[in-house]
Amino acid sequence: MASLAVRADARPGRVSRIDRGWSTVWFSPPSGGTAAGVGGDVVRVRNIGADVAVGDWVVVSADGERVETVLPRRSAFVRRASFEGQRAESHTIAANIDFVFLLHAIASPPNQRRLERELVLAFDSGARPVVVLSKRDLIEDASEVEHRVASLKAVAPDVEFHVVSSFTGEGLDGLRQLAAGCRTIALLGASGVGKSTVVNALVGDTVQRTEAVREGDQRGRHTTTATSLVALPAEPIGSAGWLIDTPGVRALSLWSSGHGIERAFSDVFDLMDHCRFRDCKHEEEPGCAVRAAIDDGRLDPLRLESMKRLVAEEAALEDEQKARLKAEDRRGFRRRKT
Ligand SMILES: Nc1nc2c(ncn2[C@@H]2O[C@H](COP(=O)(O)OP(=O)(O)O)[C@@H](O)[C@H]2O)c(=O)[nH]1
Ligand SMILES: [Mg+2]
Ligand SMILES: [Zn+2]
Repeated sequence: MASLAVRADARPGRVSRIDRGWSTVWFSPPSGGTAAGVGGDVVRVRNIGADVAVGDWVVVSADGERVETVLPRRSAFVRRASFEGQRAESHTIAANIDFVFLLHAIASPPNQRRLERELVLAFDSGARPVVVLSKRDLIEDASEVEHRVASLKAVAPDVEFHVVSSFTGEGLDGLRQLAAGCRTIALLGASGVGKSTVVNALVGDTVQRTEAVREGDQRGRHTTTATSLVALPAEPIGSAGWLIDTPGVRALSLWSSGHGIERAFSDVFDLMDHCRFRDCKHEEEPGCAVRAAIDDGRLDPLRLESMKRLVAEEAALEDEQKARLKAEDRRGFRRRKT
């Protein structure tokens, strides 16, 4: 790892929000909630050239004007930001996270393919994905809830599920426990699924604005416009930790090509290990363990197809990134390691 030039008197702070080139940095988090204004242990500084994301630990320059150093990230949720022209650009939504909560309202769950894509991105972040199904109070029938959870669990091996209601409090303790020990949790999901309401419920106070969803389609209205870091109080169960509330993100396109696909499709990879040929394409080859699993109903062929699509998307992205680096080299840019 590159050595960091950090002043001896440097005191790292954590970026709690970013507004057009400015970072709000906390040096000691309030005991619960968001930073109220600026002063005391909160400063607003310019980013100038620093690639900062909410959740980053940073060192502020001695004059207190700007972000001097961004400390190495141990994880980050990154998605592809732009599709314009040939440019492949990334957007880091949250840094230094332990868990990614993928939120969906239980009354309008994602289809299996959507959840698979989200899990790949979440695993790629280096954090642990957790599926949170919200608004449990809106479905009366317990067997209906079970049925929905089971259908999603089928495409999420080894992933923890929580069914919660911020209104009744059901399931929230399970989420609090995950934050215990000063963990950082990023909440992701479409606008209106109840992310900010979960944050408020966990903090025990209204720290994030929420807004009623539209009657017709249950879509939210993007009340949360900026990603922000919220501190959890140490009470009631010693759960002090950090939450990162995000605005609804509609398109989740792959960015990195880490181990996300292998982790999200661990069941398929386990099967692949048992194919007779190492270069098996799982089509017509004899001794294909994947085909055998499909034939006797242990593996849904749609899941295999979905995985192949994601692998292809990742390969295309890698080509694009390589082409971009080459173009940058030609223009004399040096690649910055991120
Ligand atoms: N019935 C019910 N409604 C909820 C629950 N959580 C949130 N909501 C409502 O869903 C709407 C959107 O919530 P919000 O937290 O702003 O969603 P966000 O866009 O994901 O942050 C608001 O009207 C909330 O009151 C819940 O547990 N049960
Ligand atoms: Mg919100
Ligand atoms: Zn095979």
